[in-house]
Amino acid sequence: RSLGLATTDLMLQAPAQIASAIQHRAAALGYQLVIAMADLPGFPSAQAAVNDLLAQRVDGLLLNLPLQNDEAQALDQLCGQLPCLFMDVASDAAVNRCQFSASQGARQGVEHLYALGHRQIALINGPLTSVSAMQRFQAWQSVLAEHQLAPHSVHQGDWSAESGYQAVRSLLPDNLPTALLVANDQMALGAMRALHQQGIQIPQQISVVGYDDTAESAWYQPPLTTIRQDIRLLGKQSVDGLVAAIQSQQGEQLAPLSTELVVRETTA
Ligand code: IPT
Repeated sequence: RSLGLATTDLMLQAPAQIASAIQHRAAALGYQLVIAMADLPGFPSAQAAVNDLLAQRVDGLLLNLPLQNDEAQALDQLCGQLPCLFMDVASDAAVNRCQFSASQGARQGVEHLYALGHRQIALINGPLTSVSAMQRFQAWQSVLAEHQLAPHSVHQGDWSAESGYQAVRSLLPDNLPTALLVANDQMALGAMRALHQQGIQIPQQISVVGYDDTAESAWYQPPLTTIRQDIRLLGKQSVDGLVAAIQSQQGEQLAPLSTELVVRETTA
């Protein structure tokens, strides 16, 4: 018996750690895991990964790939009767999903900074092609708006540490925000390096909030305050949901998973 995982680039920390968690749970339930990585963003690469897995006759499919609703539905149809669970789609996509609540996570970051007194908050986004990045961005903006705030500035990253570094390099020294909300921990790592290089102290001069709580985030200097997506739990829920769908031959509609604010030493 085997499960397929079609995943986005495993060079990224969160998807790599998610794949590990999925593998653990699949093995515990007696399933082999077959992984196909989409090496480029965009539909053709996603479709190729799914076709690879179908050719290997897996019993069910997990898709940790950013997909627009029509793309997700097209892949769902491509799989026919084979149970599929999508992990990076909008909450109104008409497919089975297993994912964290982006609106909850984004709210936790903004409310934490607001409660500390921050009003000049810059945003570092994930890529425009990512559904979850756009959900986090929209939710940040709407929670800021609830407090009559607009972002200090908006920066476009691509999930990589380097893009977080470049975002901070683009800030003007005489117009710094008091806090950064970063769409993932990997970009926060690069952002913190750029701040450090410029002699800007964290958290005395600027606070930083990440997103994910990957395994390394507690080991940043200083240890990163972030929004925790419990990756082990995601692995368990997604595999359990998929296996239930395989056994019942019915779609499983899973409730969104909760995120949690983890306060460490990059916010004050
Ligand atoms: C999402 C991560 O939060 C982000 O850091 C990035 O790695 C992205 O994946 C890559 O697609 S988590 C995903 C389940 C939406």
